[in-house]
Amino acid sequence: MKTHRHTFDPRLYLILDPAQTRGREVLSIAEQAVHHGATMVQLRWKDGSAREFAALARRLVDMLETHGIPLIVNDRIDIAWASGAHGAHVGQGDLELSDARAMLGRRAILGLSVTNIAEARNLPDIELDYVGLGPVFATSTKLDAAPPLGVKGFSEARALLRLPVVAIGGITVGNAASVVAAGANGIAVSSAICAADDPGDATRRLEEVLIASGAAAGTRSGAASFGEP
Ligand code: TZP
Ligand code: MG
Repeated sequence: MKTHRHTFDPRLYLILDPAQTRGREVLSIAEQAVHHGATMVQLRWKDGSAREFAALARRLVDMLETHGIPLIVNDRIDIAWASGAHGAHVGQGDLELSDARAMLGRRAILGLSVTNIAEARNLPDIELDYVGLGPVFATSTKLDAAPPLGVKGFSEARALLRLPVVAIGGITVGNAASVVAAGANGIAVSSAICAADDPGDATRRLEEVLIASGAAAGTRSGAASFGEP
């Protein structure tokens, strides 16, 4: 991991999933998204081998660092460490956050998935940087997704959380404003960018919604950044 604490801006969080890119080059999708407003990227690869996953993560770290954007690795703490990624995102069934923190160090960005009110109430008492709350809407990207919270359920669970929250699950240009109004600090989006005909344009349109709804100031290093420099 790097030697300084990473700041992060959760407003437009690309969940980069090779299963969603319709066979197109994953690095290129990430580049297009970053050029058009993505503020953070997570690599989520359920069926990549460990070696392929780490190699792709390393290439992404190199590319994203030229833009000052962090790479977060989904599920795999070993791959986050091996690739020099800026952090990891774990689900309720993955390694304990305390173990992830012990392995990655205090400077890593650590995120946790929260899928319901009970999980929101029982957040583990360790240093956690952000929560991915959802699915808010139905999604076919995550096969074992929990039932959708809906905007009302999202808003109720969000109110229990005292740290940055990104809304995830079925987020599109059509519904992004509703989750921001319900308290999201950002949106985490997979298929609406990865599977779009034009991933750059799809990102730009999401950014426009965020700007219009007050979540984004049109800058990638504005007041929505969290963490110590
Ligand atoms: N976790 C909860 S929903 C989801 C994940 C990884 C899938 C998000 O993908 P999409 O395509 O934006 O619904
Ligand atoms: Mg997981």
